[in-house]
Amino acid sequence: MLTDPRPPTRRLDSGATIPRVTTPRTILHVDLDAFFAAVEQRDRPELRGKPVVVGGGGPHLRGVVSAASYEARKFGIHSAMPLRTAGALCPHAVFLPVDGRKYGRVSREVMAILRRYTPLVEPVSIDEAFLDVTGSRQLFGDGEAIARQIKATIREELGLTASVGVGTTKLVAKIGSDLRKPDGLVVVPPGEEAAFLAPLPITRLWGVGQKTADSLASFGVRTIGDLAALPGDALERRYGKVGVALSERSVGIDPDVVDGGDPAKSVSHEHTFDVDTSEREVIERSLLGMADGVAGRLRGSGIKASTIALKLRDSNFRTITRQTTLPEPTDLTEPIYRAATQLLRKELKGQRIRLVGVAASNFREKEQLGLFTAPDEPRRHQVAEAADTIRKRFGERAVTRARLVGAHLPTPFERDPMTAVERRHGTEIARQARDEDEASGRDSQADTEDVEIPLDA
Ligand code: TTP
Ligand code: MG
Ligand code: MG
Repeated sequence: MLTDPRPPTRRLDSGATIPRVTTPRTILHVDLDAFFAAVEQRDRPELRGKPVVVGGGGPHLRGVVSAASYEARKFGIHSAMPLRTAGALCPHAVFLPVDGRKYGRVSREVMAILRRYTPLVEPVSIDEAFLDVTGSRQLFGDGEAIARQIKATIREELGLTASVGVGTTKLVAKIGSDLRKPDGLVVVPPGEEAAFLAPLPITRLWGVGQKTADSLASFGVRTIGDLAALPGDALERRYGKVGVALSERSVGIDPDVVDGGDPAKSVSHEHTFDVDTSEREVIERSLLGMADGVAGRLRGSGIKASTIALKLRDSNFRTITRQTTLPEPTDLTEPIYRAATQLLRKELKGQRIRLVGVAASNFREKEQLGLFTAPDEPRRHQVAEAADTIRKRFGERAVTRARLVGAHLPTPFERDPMTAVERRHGTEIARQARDEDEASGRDSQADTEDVEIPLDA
């Protein structure tokens, strides 16, 4: 297991210290393969299997390569190379201009998929993010299982391939995702960080550019293992604080945590009907499925919510949300479903409904089940958690409520409540994509209201 680089938590009077005991974290780094070029190949099947270069306007114009498909890379083409050079290396490559809006939109779809597995998603560029899935293992399986699910979902839903690294630190995960591209999966189990890094060239290590690599070569350092073998104090004398950090990184220690930004303010699912409907039974059945999905995600994140909101959009695209506060915060299906149907009954007056959604917000950390919990609460929890376990092992549809059987409902579509890419890394591309979505005016007639409903809890 990795030792935590932070100082020990407690010093005894005797002067002895109690080491901080930490369980290893499970961190994923996900990076799409040849991102811009892969999106173009997806959308234009005639380009699949061909050298594709995305950048500027074409091979005879000024500008550099943004992305090169793996077929184009065989000719030596890579990002940041002048387009002229790329054109000379492979004249028959297909050269396409950058479609920033499109890539921004796909990026948001990727990030929304990642957030299904943990709220701790830290996007670091348009096509990559770190995830801390330590708290998600109970629900979705270990790091490798989650990585496989993410790769499969990105492939099935977006038609793209991603490479994933799994490790106990961001450093190891990031190096892992890059190692077997494209469509790679590299898992470094706890305790094997140093052995994994040792044979790799020193330039793979964060903070080691060509200058540092040249300087380290004078110490005989070529691989990360060579660096790890040097005494830490020698590195400190030569490079100061940087030397200490390099020494730690060389064995995989990296204290940097995954920064999930502001915690999600709500967990929500929504569903658009194939055909607009005014049938209460159909809408309520859909609400039950979504309440179940929201409750499962709350349990997966170890939180409870006390505000439940219902979203309705009718066939005239009029959108309303109504919300109510529960007497007790919950992470179970029933109270969420009950609150949502009560809100629904007040609003449903024969209009045809196009979209329905359920959101839970106003979170609290899950407290220990205590003296004041309702008597059947622990049992209901056991049932819910058993269902989570079965879903985890046999898939989302393995456990379902009697009322949903035969409903042929799609797995509730996960809404993207936060656009973390924009919020935290505000790229122009992401902003354009959002402006475009807003310009389509989808929520322009939204109407929101709090409703007091006495819940027969
Ligand atoms: P990368 O993830 O660095 O590269 P990639 O996805 O094209 O290829 P791979 O990850 O498989 O090695 O960058 C993501 C996108 O960012 C890339 O598709 C285009 C854009 N980009 C640029 O516009 N300029 C650049 O110099 C780089 C490196 C990337
Ligand atoms: Mg990439
Ligand atoms: Mg990238």
